[in-house]
Amino acid sequence: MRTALAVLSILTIAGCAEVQQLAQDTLDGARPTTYETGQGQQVRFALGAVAFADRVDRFAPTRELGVAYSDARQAIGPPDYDTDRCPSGDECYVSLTSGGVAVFEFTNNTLYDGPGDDIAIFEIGPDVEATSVEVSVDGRDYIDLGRVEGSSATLDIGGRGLEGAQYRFVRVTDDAGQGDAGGRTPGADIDAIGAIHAERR
Ligand SMILES: [Ca+2]
Ligand SMILES: [Ca+2]
Repeated sequence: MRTALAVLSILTIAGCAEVQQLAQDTLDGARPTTYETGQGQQVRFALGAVAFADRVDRFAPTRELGVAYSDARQAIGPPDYDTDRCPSGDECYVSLTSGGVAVFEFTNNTLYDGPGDDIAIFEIGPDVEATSVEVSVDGRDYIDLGRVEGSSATLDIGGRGLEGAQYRFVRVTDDAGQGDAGGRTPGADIDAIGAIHAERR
């Protein structure tokens, strides 16, 4: 009887821990979630909101813009352009400017090479403006993944780099040879950057 009680209490404690972990995951957004890109592609993220970029490491636009589109922090977190999470008057994306470069860091997750595409760049507008995407483990040595453009917003690491590498940095560079260099929001307009294959850190 005593043993049975002990087993029961262990089971109860384990059950509570599980429920608590589930509650925590739900609180911080780490549950599988599908987000739609600006071009209508459905992309599933096993870690949900946690899978998105957390920090701006560097932003080098090629010209100054108005305040609304020149804050690279607008690309942090899950896509929010055109949702009620985006406050009115705030555009909730960053314009890289023609040829502009930005580096983002994942701080509570990593990105790795899993089956199929691994990373998604959420750009607003009917077409993805041509943008080069590179990833890095340490923020120094980068691996070129090619470009997102047209209707394609996702890329595959595809065996480049070291087996089992966990990437923390993403560098996006607007293709200066494509798109309009002028206007209010020149260059790629980035709403979010997410790791399709991600692990928690
Ligand atoms: Ca994250
Ligand atoms: Ca892959």
